Formats: sequence, structure tokens, C-alpha cells
Amino acid sequence: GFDRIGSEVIVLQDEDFMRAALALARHAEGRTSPNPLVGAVIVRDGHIVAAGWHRRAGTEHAEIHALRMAGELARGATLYVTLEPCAHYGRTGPCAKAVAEAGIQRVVIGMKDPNPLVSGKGIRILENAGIDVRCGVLEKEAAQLNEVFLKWMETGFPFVVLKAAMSLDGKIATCTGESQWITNHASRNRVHEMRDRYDAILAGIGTVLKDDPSLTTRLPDRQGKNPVRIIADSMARTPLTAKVVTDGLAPTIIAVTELAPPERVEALQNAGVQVLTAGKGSRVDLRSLMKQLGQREICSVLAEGGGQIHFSLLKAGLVDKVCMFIAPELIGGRSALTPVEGEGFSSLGDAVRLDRMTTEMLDGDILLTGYVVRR
Ligand code: AOF
Ligand code: ZN
Repeated sequence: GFDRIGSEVIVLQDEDFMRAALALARHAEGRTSPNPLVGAVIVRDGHIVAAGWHRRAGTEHAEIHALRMAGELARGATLYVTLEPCAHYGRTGPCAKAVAEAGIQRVVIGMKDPNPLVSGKGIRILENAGIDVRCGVLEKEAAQLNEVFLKWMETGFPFVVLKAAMSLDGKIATCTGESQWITNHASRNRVHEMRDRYDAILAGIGTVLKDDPSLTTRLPDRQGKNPVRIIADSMARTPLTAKVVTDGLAPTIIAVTELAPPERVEALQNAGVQVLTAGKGSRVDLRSLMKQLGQREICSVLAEGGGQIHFSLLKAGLVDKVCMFIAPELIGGRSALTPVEGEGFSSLGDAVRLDRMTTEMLDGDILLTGYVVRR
């Protein structure tokens, strides 16, 4: 495709249209789980004539929205789609077949679908129908868009994001335990956007006993989606009067071990929360917990502390992404808590390393984001 600005001819590339499809897919962030985020645009003679994105699991896929909008314009056009069109009869019919039947001539794909029901098969259906297929355009961006879906689909485990808010000198509270609020309004707002996006939120029983948090989503312009609340509470000590038990604003799962007193477990169940058993010891077996959450189609977990659970998650190799909010403030105090406690790694060689680091300024606070390096 091309366009003309004065005498200059601008040639639009596959990457430009794929970028549009990626942007459309993001409209549904936090709404499609356990399905991926997918966007699609249909292009004729260098112009986008139709577009669509997947809205919600169980509803039509991105390609179908775009094909419907295109109507007869689809014949002979190019389809850009961020994920390989599906090949299976699931909650909806196979998109690859619908694409071929609509007369699309060329398909440009961001990345192959990791779903074994689809992977490679969608591309084969298209090619067998005589369609020219190009796969892997903006592949890195397409994979990052679906970092949650990829992790869950490939491993069965949820994508885990460790989030903490601290002062510039690395404290999450003062030595007397005061922690509200270290970071500013913009940072806290960003945390609520994360809660809106991820399937579940994880906190330790220490946090529940100390703060009685509601762990819900509160955004300035809209309600947002509340995450499923998961409390790591080996001995089932969560009070029946805790907000996560009584407010009914989102499902709550209490993760206990086999050591939890059965009468406490029963009291919690009667109060309407789900209890999951993970491990036999004095601490919840987080690997077993994550596995069980993945089996329940909880594809992402936002871990919001405290420091003990953060260290256990890191040590067990369960963390995928780290988001650290840093406030321009110095608190000090040898006994003031930090984002990662536990016994710590004794050797630097064992420390958890991050890469793909990015920084973002939030009205004077800093958000540092990185991905755990797998070893
Ligand atoms: C989506 N939206 O736009 C595309 C998807 O349960 P189903 O039938 O909706 O199928 C879900 C699978 O379809 C999903 O795991 C992925 O492999 C494939 N593609 N899914 O939800 C879409 N293109
Ligand atoms: Zn499909």
C-alpha cells in the first residue's frame, strides 16, 4: 500500500498494519482470559477496510469480527492477525476455514499459536486453500502482548507478576509498620490497572491480619474487574470477619496446608470462600498452589506481598515479571521491612536476575519493570 504526502510517497509495510492489529487487541486487556488477546485488520490497496478484536472468552474470534465488517471487501484482500487463525472446533468454529471461504488472498500473522489444538494447523489450512501466508511479523511484540497466555498454555502454570511499592532506600514500611502511603496517587492507580488486568491477586495471611485489605480494583473512571483473591494461609487463620471473606466483591480462595485445623477450614467454607490444600508443612506449597490455579484457568497472578511470600515465590522459580514502584523518599530503619524478606539468597550467584528492564515515571515515582531470567 502507499500514500502520498506532498511529493513524498509513503509505503506502508506489513509491520505498520500489524502494529494496528496489536493495538486493537489491547482494547480487551484483562477481558479474554483464558483466551489470548487477538487483533485483526483487513487491508485492500493499502487501506484498512475492516478491523476487529477478540472481546471475551467464548465469543467470536478477532478474524470473524473483521471478516463480518469487511463483507464482500474481504475477497482478494490481505488479513493481518496477531495470532495464527485457529483450526479447531472449540467454543467457536475454525477461523482459518472462515478466512479461506471469505476469499482472503494473503494472510500476515504475528506469531504461531502455542495451543496444540491449533499450532501450525491453522497455517496449513490457509496454505492448502491457496492463500499466501507470512508468519512472524512483529513476533516479539505479539509474544509480549500474550505473555500471560503463552506461559499458561505452554506450562499449565499462571504467569506470576511480583509487585511491590517501596521508598528510594528500599523500605515498604517504616520501622513502626506504617505503610500507607509510600507511593503516590499515580502509582496506586497503576496498581489498580494491574488488578483489573490479571486474573488473580495473591497475598499472605500476614497482610490480611495486619491491613484487612479488600484486594479489589478501584479505578477513577470505571469499576474495572476484580481479581480472584488468593490468600496463602497455611493454618486457616483468616478471620471470618475479614473483608475478603465478607464483602462478596470477588471470589476468594484460601490456600492452606494439611496442617490446617479442619474446623477452621470448615468455618471458612461455610462463610463462602473456597479452600485449596497445597502441601503438608507449615508453609503453603506455592508450586502446588500455582499448578492448581492453572488447572482452574487462572492464567495470571499478581503477587502483592508481603516480603516472605515474595521470597518464597522467587526461590521456587515461580515469578515471571517484577514491577517495583519506587517513591522519592528515604525512610531508613534497620528493622523496616523490604519487598523481599525470607532468609534471602546467601550467594550472589543464586540471586534472581531480571532482564528486559524498562522504567516509567509516574508523577515523580518510578516504576521499574523486568522479567526474571530463567536459568
Ligand atoms: C480467541 N480469540 O481471536 C483467536 C483465538 O475456546 P475457543 O473456541 O474460543 O478457542 C480458543 C482458542 O482459539 C485459543 O486458545 C487460541 O488457541 C485460538 N485463537 N482465540 O479466543 C481469537 N484467534
Ligand atoms: Zn479462531
